[in-house]
Amino acid sequence: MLTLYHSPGACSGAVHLALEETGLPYEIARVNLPEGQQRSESYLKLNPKGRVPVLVDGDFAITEVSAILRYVSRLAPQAKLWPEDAREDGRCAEWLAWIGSGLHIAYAHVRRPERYADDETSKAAIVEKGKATTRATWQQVEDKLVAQNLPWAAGNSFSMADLYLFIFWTWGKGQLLSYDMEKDFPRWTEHARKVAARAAVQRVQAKDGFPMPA
Ligand SMILES: N[C@@H](CCC(=O)N[C@@H](CS)C(=O)NCC(=O)O)C(=O)O
Repeated sequence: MLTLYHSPGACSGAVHLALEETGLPYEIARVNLPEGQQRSESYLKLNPKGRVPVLVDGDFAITEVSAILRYVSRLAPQAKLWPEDAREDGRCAEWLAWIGSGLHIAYAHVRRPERYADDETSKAAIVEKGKATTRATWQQVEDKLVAQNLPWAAGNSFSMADLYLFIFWTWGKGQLLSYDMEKDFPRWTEHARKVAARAAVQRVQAKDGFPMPA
């Protein structure tokens, strides 16, 4: 049995979607981020970084969304969530790297400025700059999807890149950013609609309650 340490609405949602897509048996261990459970002694033993997600597979625990997505794709090759074609494989890895190091970090400046400064004036400046950087990064996603002009993020086959990208679409739509995703990022929204139409995504949405494209 796989156990995913997850908080609905967090980046761990990408792993929740991936596990549901595979059909593998798994359970969710909810981590209450607002209450700081990720910094509790017991959780820090599991993940000293104090973050979700963690995936536990027997005596093996793994962190970092992009690494976990790759691991899950290897556990369930029949689900075909990691492209075989060399270019699509590379493109999938490119999206995962950029989402984790570009989109997520831009967003973190808005969501968690306390990581970057202590005093209130500096934190406010970081949020302001973070909002501009996040907006520009979201536009880069839109532009990349238009330029690629492919059925899915990595190419012709649906992959982990689509699931991870979808979580960031929901963050754009969410309360903190409140973007008009449908109007301002139409190609990304078209992509999100295709992801949202998948049965596995709808099953997870019923549990986690993230926003869906109109
Ligand atoms: N690089 C990590 C980032 C994980 C991360 O930042 N998770 C956030 C939720 S989206 C978290 O646990 N935040 C809790 C905190 O900062 O206290 C990954 O990709 O897995």
